[in-house]
Amino acid sequence: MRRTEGFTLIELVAGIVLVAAALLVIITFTRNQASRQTSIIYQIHASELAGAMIHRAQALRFDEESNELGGEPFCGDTGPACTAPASYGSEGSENGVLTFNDIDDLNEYCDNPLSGSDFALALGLDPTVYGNYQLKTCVTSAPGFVGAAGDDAAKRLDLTVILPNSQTIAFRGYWSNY
Ligand SMILES: [Ca+2]
Ligand SMILES: [Ca+2]
Repeated sequence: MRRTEGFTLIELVAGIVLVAAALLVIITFTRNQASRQTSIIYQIHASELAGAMIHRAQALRFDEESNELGGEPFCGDTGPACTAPASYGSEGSENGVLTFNDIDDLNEYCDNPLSGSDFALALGLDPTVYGNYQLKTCVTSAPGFVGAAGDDAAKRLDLTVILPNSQTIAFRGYWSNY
């Protein structure tokens, strides 16, 4: 008996397999595109937070004992002793990024990173946008940056922005004693 119309079972199964394979390709492509777009948004928000932190850090003096207006007397030289690396952190009533006045105060956020929402709130930004980001700031002595010896010559700030997907973006800056 000859077949005149319709599909055989084998043809149907082959068709279903082909459609399933095509759908899988489309779904995978769409998911990769969405993931890429999310990653770009994360990076934009991370750069906003990093930019704001670097902007604030640039306004900070070298050390708690530095001349508030810059210039002489330099701590550890003609002025009082600079803060020892073991004591890097905030002083006295300083409490939070807006109250910090010298670069090593930011070392407070080395072991306990600052949440993106807290930082956004301090800056008057929408905290919900940055809720799952963190800023880790570690300060170390870096005399080699200016070719000197001793701990009073320069400090290094390592800023790491931790994204909601746990990826990290790192920045580094140096402060010399002037
Ligand atoms: Ca301080
Ligand atoms: Ca300090």
